Amino acid sequence: MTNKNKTLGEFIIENQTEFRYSTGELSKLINAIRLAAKVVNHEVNKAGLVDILGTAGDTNIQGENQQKLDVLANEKFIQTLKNREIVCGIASEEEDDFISINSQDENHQNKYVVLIDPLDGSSNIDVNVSVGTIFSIYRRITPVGTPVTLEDFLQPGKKQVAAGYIIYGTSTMLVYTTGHGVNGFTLNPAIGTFYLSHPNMQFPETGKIYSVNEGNYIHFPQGVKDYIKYCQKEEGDRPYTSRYIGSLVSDFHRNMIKGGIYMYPKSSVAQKGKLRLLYECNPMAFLAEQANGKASDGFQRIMEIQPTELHERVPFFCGSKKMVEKAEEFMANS
Ligand code: AHM
Ligand code: MG
Repeated sequence: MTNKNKTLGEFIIENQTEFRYSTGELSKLINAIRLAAKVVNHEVNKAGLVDILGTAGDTNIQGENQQKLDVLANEKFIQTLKNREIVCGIASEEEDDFISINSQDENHQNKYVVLIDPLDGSSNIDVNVSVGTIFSIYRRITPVGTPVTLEDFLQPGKKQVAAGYIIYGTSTMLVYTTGHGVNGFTLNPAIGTFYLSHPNMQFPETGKIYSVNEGNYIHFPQGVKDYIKYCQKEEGDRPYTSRYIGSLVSDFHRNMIKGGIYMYPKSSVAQKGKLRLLYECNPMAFLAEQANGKASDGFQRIMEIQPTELHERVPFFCGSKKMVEKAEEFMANS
C-alpha cells in the first residue's frame, strides 16, 4: 500500500507501538480528535451560509439556537472527548477553568488531560480565511481515580505525549506528533476519511519567509526590530518575504512546508505577547521540534517553561531552526 492510500485509522494502528504507554490509548485519543475535527470541519465549511441559515443568537429551522463557531467548536471537542473513557480533564481557551471528567467516579481509569484551542484565529472566519484547532495531550500527574487538579495541566511542554492541529483551509488537514516525527493527513470530504498526504513533515533548516504583525513594530523590543530589519536587508539570500495570515495554524503550516519563522513577540503594550503557552505555543513547539524546527520565547526553549497559570501568555518565535537561532541572536545582543 502506498502512503497516499493510507488512512489515518490504518496509520494509528500501524504506529501505536511507538506510543510510550499502552497501545489502545493512543488510538482512542487520536480517534476522538479525528471525529471532533470532522464535525467542526462540517460547521466551518457552512460558515458562509450563516446569513442564510441564521446568525448567532438566531434560531434555525430545526428550532436550534445558532451559535458562534468558536463556541460550537469548543462544545464539539469537549463533548467528543468526554465521551471517551481516556480523558480525565480538559482545558480550553474558551473556558475560564479546567473541566474535570468523571471526578465523582472512583473507578475511572482515565489518564490523560487534553488542552485545546478549539478555533484559533476565529476572527478570520467572517472573511473566509483558514482557521485551525490546536491540541496538546499530557499524562496526568495526580493518581488515577482521583479528580484532576490544576497541577495536571501546568506541566512544561516537554512532558507532552502528543500534540497537533487541524487546519480548515483549502483542504482540511490533521497534523500531529506523538514524539516520533510529524505526519499530516488530508480529509477527503466526499467520504469523510483522512489520508496520509504529508508523511514525515520537516521544516527546511532555513527559509525566506518571516511572519509577524508589523503593525506592532514600534512597540517591539529592540532585538525584534533589529531582526526584522535584518530580514528586510538586501544581502545574501535576503530580503525575505513577509507573509502574515493572522492565523497561527495557517502561518505555521505554510512555514513548515516552505521554510520560515513565525513571531509573536512581547511589546510595550503586551508585556507577555498574545499567544497562550499551554494550548497554542507548547503544542506548536512540540510539532516544530519534531519537524526539525525550533520554538523559543526569544531567549529559551518554549517547552522548558514551567507554567504557573492555565491561560498564561508567552512571547513566541517558531519555525526553521536557523531563522529562530538568528532571531535569538538579535534578542541576546540588544
Ligand atoms: P485567538 O486565539 O484569539 O484567535 O488569537 C490567536 C491568533 C493567532 O492565530 C494569530 O497568529 C494571532 O492571534 C494574530 O494576532 P494579531 O491580530 O494581534 O496579529
Ligand atoms: Mg487562539
